[in-house]
Amino acid sequence: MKRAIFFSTTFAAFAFVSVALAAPGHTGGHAHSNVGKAGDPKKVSRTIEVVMNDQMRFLPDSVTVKPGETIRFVVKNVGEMKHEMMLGTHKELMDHAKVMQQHPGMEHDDDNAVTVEPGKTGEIVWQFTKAGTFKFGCLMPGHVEAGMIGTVSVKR
Ligand SMILES: [Cu+2]
Repeated sequence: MKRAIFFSTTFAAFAFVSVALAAPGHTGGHAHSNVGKAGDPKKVSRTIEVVMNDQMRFLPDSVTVKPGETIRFVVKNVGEMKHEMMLGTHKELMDHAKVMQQHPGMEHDDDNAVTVEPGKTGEIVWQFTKAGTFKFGCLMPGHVEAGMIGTVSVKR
């Protein structure tokens, strides 16, 4: 399938989780996740650069932030294939990776994710609202499985 399908992570999580588990309590609408919320670009605490490559790695693959910080991730794809960075809990990313396997042409248009063409740079501005250990992963089919995943530790 050639046509790119744009579709919201929130919707995907809702649709698939609710069908599978009838999980209550998912709030639709805004791009929020358990990880935090879309950040205000005018209130960025600091910028973190992340490189993505065709060895299926993020560099760095682990970052530490403080609760409440708004981070501008500048995400550079130095590879020759498309990569993406999506923030989420480990479960959110794994659930979403399954959806991506079924819809390989899918792209994300969400505040917690950016898809970056080869040689290009993208951005995510995100506010981490609570302490915890979260993940960022590339959900291009097969990439997360190949190890394209990193950790965000949110702690004081
Ligand atoms: Cu990738």
